[in-house]
Amino acid sequence: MLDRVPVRLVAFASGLVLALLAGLGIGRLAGPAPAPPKTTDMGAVPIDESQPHSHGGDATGQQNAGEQVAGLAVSSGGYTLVPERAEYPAATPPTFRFRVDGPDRRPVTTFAVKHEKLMHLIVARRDLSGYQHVHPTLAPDGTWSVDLAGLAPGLWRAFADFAALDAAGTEHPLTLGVDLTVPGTYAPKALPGPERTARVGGFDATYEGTPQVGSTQPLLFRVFRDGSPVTALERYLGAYGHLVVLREGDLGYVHVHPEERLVDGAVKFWLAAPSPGRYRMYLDFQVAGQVHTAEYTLVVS
Ligand SMILES: [Cu+2]
Repeated sequence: MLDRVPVRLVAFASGLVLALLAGLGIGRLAGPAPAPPKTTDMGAVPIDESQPHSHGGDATGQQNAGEQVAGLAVSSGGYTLVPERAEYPAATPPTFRFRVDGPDRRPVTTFAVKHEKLMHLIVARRDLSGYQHVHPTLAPDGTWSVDLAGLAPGLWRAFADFAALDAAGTEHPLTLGVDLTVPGTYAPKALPGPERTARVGGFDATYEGTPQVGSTQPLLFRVFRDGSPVTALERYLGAYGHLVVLREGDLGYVHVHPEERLVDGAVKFWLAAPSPGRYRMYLDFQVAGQVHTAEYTLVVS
C-alpha cells in the first residue's frame, strides 16, 4: 500500500495523519515567528522547505491573515481534481484513483516533489473522523492511485496537495478537494472535546499554544511514553512533524510544517487560525521508523 504501512495500522485505528489550522499564510504571517518563510507556497518561487511554512490557498496567491484555508474547491487556477469515481462501497478498502487536469484539459503528468513526495492525499469524513494521509503513485498517463483503508458510510472529503509543473517548469502549488460518497447508514461521530493530550500507539502527544485569528502563534508538540519525554523523534518526510488542520463545517484545509530543529525537544509550528470555530488537528510524528498520528480538537474563539 503506502509508504508508511507500519504506521498506518496504528494510525487508522485512531484516525490518521495530522493537519493543522495554521494555514498557508499563517505560518508566514507577520508576527513573532523568528524564521518566517521567505516566499509563498502559492507563487512560482520555490519555498525553502527547511523553513516553517504551510500549504493551502488557491491559485490567486491571495492570502489574508487568518483566511488561509485551502481545499474548498475542486478546481482552481485552471487545475481540476477529477476522481475516477465519486462513490465507494463501505468497509471494503478501496483503491482511490484520480487525475489532475490542467488548463489544457488534459491530465497533468509532471509534478514537483514537495516534502519528499509528488502528491499528498488527505482523506477525512465530513465529521472529521477517519483521517488518512497517504501518497499516491503516478502512472505515465497522469492517473494517480492509492489504496485507502476502509471507509465508513457517509460523505468524505479527499484533498490533493501538490505542485503541478507546467511546460515552462513553473510550479503551481495547490490543494484541491472533492467529496466522495460512501452509501450506507451514516452514524456521525461527535467531535471529541478539546484535550491537549492525544494518546496514539502507546505515546502521549501533548501540545502547548493557542492559535488565534489573525495572529501567528507558536504551537509546540511533545511526545511522551510512560510519562517520559521521547527524545528519539525521527524525521518523517523531511520534518519532525507534519500538521494538518481541518475546519469543522466546511473542512477548510491547512497543512503546516515545523521549524527545522526541535525546540527543547518539542516540534514547533507557527500558525494562525483562519477563523473562529472548531477544528481537528492531526499531527504526524515518527518514532522507531513508525509514523503515528495524534489528533486534537481545537476550539478558536
Ligand atoms: Cu504527505
